[in-house]
Amino acid sequence: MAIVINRPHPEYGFPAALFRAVARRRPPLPRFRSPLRGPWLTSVFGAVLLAGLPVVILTGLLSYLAYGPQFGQAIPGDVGVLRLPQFDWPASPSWLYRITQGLHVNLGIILVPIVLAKLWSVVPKLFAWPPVRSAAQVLERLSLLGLVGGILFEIVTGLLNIQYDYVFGFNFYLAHYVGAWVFLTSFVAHVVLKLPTMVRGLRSRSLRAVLHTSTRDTRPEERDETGLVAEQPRPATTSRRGALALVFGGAAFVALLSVGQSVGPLRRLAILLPRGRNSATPGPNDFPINKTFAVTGIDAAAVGAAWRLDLQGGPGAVRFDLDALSALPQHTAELPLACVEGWSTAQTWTGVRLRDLAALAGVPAPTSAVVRSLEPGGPFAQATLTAGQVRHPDSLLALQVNGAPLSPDHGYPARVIASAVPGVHNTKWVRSIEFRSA
Ligand SMILES: Nc1nc2c(c(=O)[nH]1)N[C@H]1C(S)=C(S)[C@@H](COP(=O)(O)O)O[C@H]1N2
Ligand SMILES: [Mo]
Repeated sequence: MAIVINRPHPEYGFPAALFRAVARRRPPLPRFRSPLRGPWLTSVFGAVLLAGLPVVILTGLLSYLAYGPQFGQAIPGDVGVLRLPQFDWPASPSWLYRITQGLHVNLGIILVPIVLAKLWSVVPKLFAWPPVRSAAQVLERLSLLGLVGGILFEIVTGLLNIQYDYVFGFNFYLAHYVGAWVFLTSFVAHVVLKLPTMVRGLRSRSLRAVLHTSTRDTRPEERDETGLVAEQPRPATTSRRGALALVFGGAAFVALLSVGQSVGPLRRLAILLPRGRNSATPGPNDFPINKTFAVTGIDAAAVGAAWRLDLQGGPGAVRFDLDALSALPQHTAELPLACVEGWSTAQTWTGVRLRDLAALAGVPAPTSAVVRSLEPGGPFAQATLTAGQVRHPDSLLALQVNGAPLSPDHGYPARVIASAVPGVHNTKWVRSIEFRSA
């Protein structure tokens, strides 16, 4: 960068003498010499991220809304100026949250190798000397702090939350939500600033030509004002096509280790999303379990013959035992369970329609319903459903799955399975449902 370094920029108010003094005293910073770095390669990774990251961001924000902030059950509850316009999450199609959250988590994970490759491709800029050349560049570098810090923070918090049992407690959601906004803001700024550079970079060579170039014929890109091309590049030890194969092959491999959790036969491979791998014993209840009965602290007797379902919100109390519920008209529907953590599964559920229960409770047109479980406490012990979710013809208080009674781990004797809701709103071990009409 000899040309640029020696030329001060007095127009930005940098005293020329000071600038020159700093520029001359380059500390022993690492020098990067890969011949592959350059605007074209960075632009390829950038273009893929530009296509993928908005999907991850958008589906993440949608997930927050799907949780139902209007009922105070989205976490964090109070987000101040970061409040999003609120609406009732649609109750159909039933696979809606399965798709949005599957994309959020799985695409987020699949893009990790590409994020890392992009960072690798621009890392010499981190050690560029002098560190700043103009006031505008100071601003740009600050926005990069939010960009790089933001995305690494979101990746790390997201992955840890999936790997471990809620390591961060509920601060995770707050951190991930605020981090998302930091990232989102700097991402928009970065795209605005760099889009022309990216387009120029992409146009500088043809992908087809790159894919036909061997290691032996691999030459550095033209040195330009982006400063991405090494000053003294080493001879190529791999081609650009090799580098692309490594990065996108890595993304494909990661895809195999994550999406498997939602695609039956690959479930055992899904080490990156481990919750989706576990299951009960083989049989009709063999599908992932979020929380087992054993850890709930529910007394086994409470789900035995003494179990009763209370329906509240109507003019009088209504109570059913399991036999009485089983004698009501039963409906069967295939509905997914789609966890915020990214795994999902579709099963065939049989039970009583929630809207039928509302009618029996004396609330024929419920505007919401609060479902409470036998669990003594904790954030998943209850959930509020929207009017659309309660009234959807496939939304059930399920007594059976795949033709068999629910297993203890899947919510015996009765669980909610509602259309298009986040997994967490499918309350297991239901104790009561309060239908609201105002
Ligand atoms: N009572 C209760 N219901 C619950 C939970 C819970 O911890 N307690 N976990 C929820 C979550 S986060 C999910 S993803 C689904 C998973 O259902 P499954 O364990 O039957 O697969 O159950 C939901 N229902
Ligand atoms: Mo979940």
